[in-house]
Amino acid sequence: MAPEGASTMADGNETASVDNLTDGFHLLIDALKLNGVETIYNVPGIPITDLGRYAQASGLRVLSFRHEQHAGYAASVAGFLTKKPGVCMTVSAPGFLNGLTALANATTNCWPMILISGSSEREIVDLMQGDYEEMDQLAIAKPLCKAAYRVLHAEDIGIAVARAVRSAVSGRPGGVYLDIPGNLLGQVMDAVEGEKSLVKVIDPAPRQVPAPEAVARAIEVMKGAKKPLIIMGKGAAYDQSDEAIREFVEKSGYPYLPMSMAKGLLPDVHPQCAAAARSLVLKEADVVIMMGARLNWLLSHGKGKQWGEPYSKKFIQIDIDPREMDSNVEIAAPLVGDVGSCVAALSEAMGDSWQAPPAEWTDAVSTKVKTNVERMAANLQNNAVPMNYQGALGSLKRVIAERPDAMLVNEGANTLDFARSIIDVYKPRKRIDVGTWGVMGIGMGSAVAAAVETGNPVLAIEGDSAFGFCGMEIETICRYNLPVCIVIFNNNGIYRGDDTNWSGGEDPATTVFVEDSRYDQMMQAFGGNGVYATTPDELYRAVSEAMDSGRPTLVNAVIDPAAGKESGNIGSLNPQSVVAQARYGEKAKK
Ligand code: ADP
Ligand code: TPW
Ligand code: MG
Repeated sequence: MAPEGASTMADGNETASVDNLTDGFHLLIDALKLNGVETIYNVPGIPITDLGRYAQASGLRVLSFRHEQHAGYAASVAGFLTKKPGVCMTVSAPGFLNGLTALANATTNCWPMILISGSSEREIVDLMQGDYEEMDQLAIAKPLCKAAYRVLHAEDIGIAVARAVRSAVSGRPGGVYLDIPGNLLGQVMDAVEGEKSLVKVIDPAPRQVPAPEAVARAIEVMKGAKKPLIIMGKGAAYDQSDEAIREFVEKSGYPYLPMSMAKGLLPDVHPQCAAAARSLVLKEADVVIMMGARLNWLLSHGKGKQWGEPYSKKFIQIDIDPREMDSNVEIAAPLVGDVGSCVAALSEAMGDSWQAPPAEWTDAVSTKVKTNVERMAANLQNNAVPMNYQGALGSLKRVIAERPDAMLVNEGANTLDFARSIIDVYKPRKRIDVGTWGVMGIGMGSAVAAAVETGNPVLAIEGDSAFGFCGMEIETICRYNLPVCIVIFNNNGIYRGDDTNWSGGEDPATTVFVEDSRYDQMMQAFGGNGVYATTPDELYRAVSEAMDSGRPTLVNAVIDPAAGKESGNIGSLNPQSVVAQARYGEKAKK
C-alpha cells in the first residue's frame, strides 16, 4: 500500500513530492503532543535514535539517560507528579527489559506511565529466525502492566497512543506498554489522512463519584466512632484534591497518619498529624478511614499485633479500584470513587454540626505526639562524629523546613526509615521514595523527574548502596544542569559497614563496600560540585548552599558504619531458621 509519492522520495531528487506525506516517526510524535506529552525520558539506539532526534526537533523535551531503568523511573515519577502518563522510550530487547522493571514498578505503585519500545521485525521474531535483538516483547510486557499494545500500521498510531493514554490514567493508574516495530516508523502515508487518524483523548480520567448509599453507610460508621483515624496514601496525593482533603480532615477533627508519599498533603506539623504516635493510633483506633492507601504489607495487612488484635476495628475505604475492597480485611463501608469526589461527598454529608471526636482520644494522641517529638528533637541535636543518622538528618530536616517547596527524594534502608520519620514535609507531592516494592535505585531517575517536572530544587537523600543502583545518572544530572543535591549516607555498606566474613576468609563480608569511598569525586568527574562532609554543621552548610545555588552537587556524608540496623525497620521480614541459629548463634537472629 505504498502511497503516492513514496517512490519519488526513494530516488531522493524530488523532495517537494513528500510534502503531502507523513511517516510513522512524525505520527507518533504528533499523537503524543496532541495528548499533552511534553517530555520523553529516553535511551537512544536502533530503531528509535531518530525518533528521539525528531521529537526534540519538533519541540518535545527529550532527556537521554545512561540506563533505561532510570529513564523509566523518571517517567513513572513524572506520572505520579502530573497525573499525566510519563513517557519512556527504549530500544528493543535489552533496552526494553531494562525499562520493564520501571514499568512494573509504575503498575505496582498505581502511577501512569507509557513505555514505548522499539522492536525488531515481526516476521523474523515470530519465526524465531534470529533477528537483531529478537524478542517477543509484547508477550513479555503483558503480565507486568495494565495494558500492552502493538502497532503495525502507520494509520493506527493515533488510536494506539489514545488507548495507551487512557489505559494509563483512567481508573487505577498504571503502566502501559506500546510496542513499535522499527519498520513502522519509516512507513509513509498521506499527511492529511495521517492528521485525521490522530485521536485526542477527551477526559482521560473521568471523575468517579461515589454512590449516595455508600456515602450514607460511611457516615453511619463514622458516627459510631470513639477513636477514629484517617490513613492517607499516595493515591490521595496523586489525586491532587488537596483542598477537599484538607477540608474533610479538618472538619472531621480526626487524627491522621500519612503514608510516606502522602506526607505533606497536610503539613506534618499539623495539629491532627499522628505520625509521631503511629503505634498508638494503629493499635487503639476503632474506626479507620483508608484514603487512597492499601492495607498491604506496609500496614501489616490491617491485622495482627500492630493493629491491637483481637480488638476489632471498622474500616471505611476510599479507593478508585473496587477490587481493592476486602483485599485483606472486611471493609465495613467501601467508597469506590476518586479521592476528591469521595471526601467532598463525605464533607457534605457530615453537615454543619458534625460532632468532634471525643477529646479523650484526640488528647491522648496529641500528648503522645508531643512526647515523641520532644524525645526525637533531643537526638537530632547530637554532633557525634562520625555522624549517626539522627545527627545528619537533624541538619537536613532544617534544610527542608527552610525550603518547604523543595522536592525530597529518599531511598536506602536506615537512610530511608530514619529520614521518613525525621524530616517533616510541608506540601503535597514533595516526597518521592521507594514506593510499594521498596525498590533500590529509584533515586536518580526520581530526582531528574522531580527537577524537570516541578522546576524546584531537589534534595536526594541516598543510602550508599541505594545510590549504587543508579549512580551513573549523576552524569545525566550534570549534563542537563539540574538543580539536584544528592547526599550519600556513606556508612560503607548495606545496613551497616562493619560486618565481617563469617568464614574468616579474605573476601569482604557480603554487605560491605570499599571503606570510605569518595562518591563526591565521582560528581567532580562530570563537572558537578563534590563535597566531603563529616559533621552535621558541614552537611547543613553544603546542602543549604547547593539548594540555593541550584548547582548539581553531591555531598558524601560520612556516617558511622555501626549506626544502622539490619534491614532498617523491617528486619522482622528476614526469614529465620532454627538450623541457622544453631550454627551461627545470636548473629543469625535479626
Ligand atoms: P500507600 O503506599 O501510600 O499506602 P498505595 O499505593 O498502597 O498507597 O495505595 C494507593 C491506592 O490509591 C491504590 O489502591 C489505588 O487504587 C488508589 N488510587 C489511585 N489513584 C486514586 C484516585 N485518584 N482516587 C482514589 N484512589 C486512588
Ligand atoms: C532492586 C534489597 C533493601 S535496602 C538495600 C538493599 C540492597 C540497601 C540498604 O543500604 P543503603 O542504606 O542504601 O546503604 P543504609 O542506610 O541502611 O546503609 N535490590 C533492589 N531493591 C532492594 N530493595 C534490594 C535489592 C535492599
Ligand atoms: Mg549504607
